[in-house]
Amino acid sequence: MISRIDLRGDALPEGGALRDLLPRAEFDVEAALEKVRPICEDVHHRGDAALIDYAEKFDGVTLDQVRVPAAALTRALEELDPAVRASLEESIRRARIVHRAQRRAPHTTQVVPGGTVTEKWVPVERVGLYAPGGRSVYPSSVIMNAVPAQEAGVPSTALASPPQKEHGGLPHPTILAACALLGIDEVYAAGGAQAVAMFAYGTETCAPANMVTGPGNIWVAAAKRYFTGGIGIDTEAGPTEIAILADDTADAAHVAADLISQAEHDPLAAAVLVTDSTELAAAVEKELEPQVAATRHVDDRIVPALSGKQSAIVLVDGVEEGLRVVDAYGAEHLEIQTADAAAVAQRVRNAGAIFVGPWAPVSLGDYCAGSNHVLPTGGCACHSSGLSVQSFLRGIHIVDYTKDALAEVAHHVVTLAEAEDLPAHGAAVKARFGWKVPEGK
Ligand code: HSO
Ligand code: ZN
Repeated sequence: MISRIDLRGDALPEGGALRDLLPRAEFDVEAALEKVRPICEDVHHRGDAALIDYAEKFDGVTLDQVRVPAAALTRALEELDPAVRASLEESIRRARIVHRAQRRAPHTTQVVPGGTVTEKWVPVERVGLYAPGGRSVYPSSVIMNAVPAQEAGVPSTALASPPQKEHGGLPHPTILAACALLGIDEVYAAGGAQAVAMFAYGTETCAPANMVTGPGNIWVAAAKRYFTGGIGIDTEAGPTEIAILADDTADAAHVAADLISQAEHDPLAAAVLVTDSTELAAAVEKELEPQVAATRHVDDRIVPALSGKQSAIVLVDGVEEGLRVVDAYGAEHLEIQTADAAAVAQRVRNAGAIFVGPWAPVSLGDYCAGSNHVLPTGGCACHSSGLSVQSFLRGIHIVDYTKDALAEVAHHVVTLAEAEDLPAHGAAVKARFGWKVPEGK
C-alpha cells in the first residue's frame, strides 16, 4: 500500500538534491490561475450578481442574497449536537490560551541618547476567512483562522463558505454554528475563487478585506495567488502532509494510525515515515492493512493517498540522517517518535509544527492542543510559519530623534545620499541645520 525509498548506505546528498529524492504531491496552482482570473474579474465588475450566478453554476443553488441572515446562525447553534458544541468550545478555549500569549507589546529601543525606534504592532483592519464546503467541512479550521485574528485584535472579521444545496443554499450548519460560537456574525454563502474575489474587491454587500486566510481547494489557492500583493494571504494551503521520524522505540500501531489520520483528508495527502528501523517499517506496513480496512474514506482518499507517489517509508541509517531527511522535506506536520524525542525535536529546523513523543498525535493538534493547524505545506515550512496572532499584525517602526541626535549622524546620511546619487536626500537633513552638515561626533 505504501512504497519504500531506501536511502541507507551512501552519504545523503545535500539540500535540493536530497529534497528531489523525497516524495511530494504535485499541486499545480499556476495552471489553475488561468481559470480563476475571469471569475475574479467578473466578481470585480458585477459584484453580488456574479456571486449569485456562480452559486448557481458551481453549487447548484439559487440564492437571493449572499449574506447569511443572523437567524440562520442562531438556528445552527441551537441545533448543534451538544457534544460537538462542548468539544468546539474546548478547542476554542485552548486555542485562545495559546494565541493570547502570542500578543506582542510595543517595544522601544534607544539607539542613541535622544534617538529611539519604537516598534508598535497594529492588527489589520479587516480579514476575510474562508471555510471550505464539500469534502472538507471543518469547523475546527474556522476556529484556527478566527482565534488568532481575534486575539490579534482585528476589528472586522467576516467568513465565506460555499452554499450547500442540501442545506437550503446556506453554508454547512456546523460552519455556521462555529461562527456563532466565535462571535462571527458576518457570514457569506460564497465558495471557491469567487469568495476570495468577493473579499479582495468587495461587492455591494461585502466590504473589501485587507487579508484573506483559510484553507481551500486549488481554485481558492489560485485565487489567493492571483491577489497576492493586493491583499495579504496566509500560505496557499496544499494537500495535508504528515512526516514521522521514528526509531525502534516507536509503536507501529500508533505510527500507522497517525499516517492514516492525515491520509484521510485527501487522495493527494502525503504520509511519510522516516525510520532507521527495518523492523518498524515492516510492522507499520503490516499495521496499515487492517487499520485502513477498518476505517471510512478508504478507496476515495486513504488508499490513493498512501499508495500515491507523495507517500513513502524512507529508510535511513540513523536518527541523525533522519533529521537531515525531515529537514529537507519540511513537512507541514512532523511527529518525532524516537528515544529522547524532545531533544530530537529541538534539532529540527524545518516543519510547520512538531509533535513530540508518543502522546502528541497530529490529530490532537488538529483539534485541541491549543496550537494552530493552519500550517505551511508543500515545503513552504522551509520559509514560512503557520497561522498565528503575528500573521494578522503589522509591525510599524516609529522613529523619534531630537535635533542633537539627528545632528550627530547627519554627515553619515549626507554621505550615503551622495554615494547613491540622491543629493535631495542629504538636502532634507542639511535644510534643518542652515544648509550645513553638522560635524558629527
Ligand atoms: N490536518 C488538517 C486540519 C484538519 N484536520 C482539520 C482535521 N480537521 C491540516 O492541518
Ligand atoms: Zn487533519
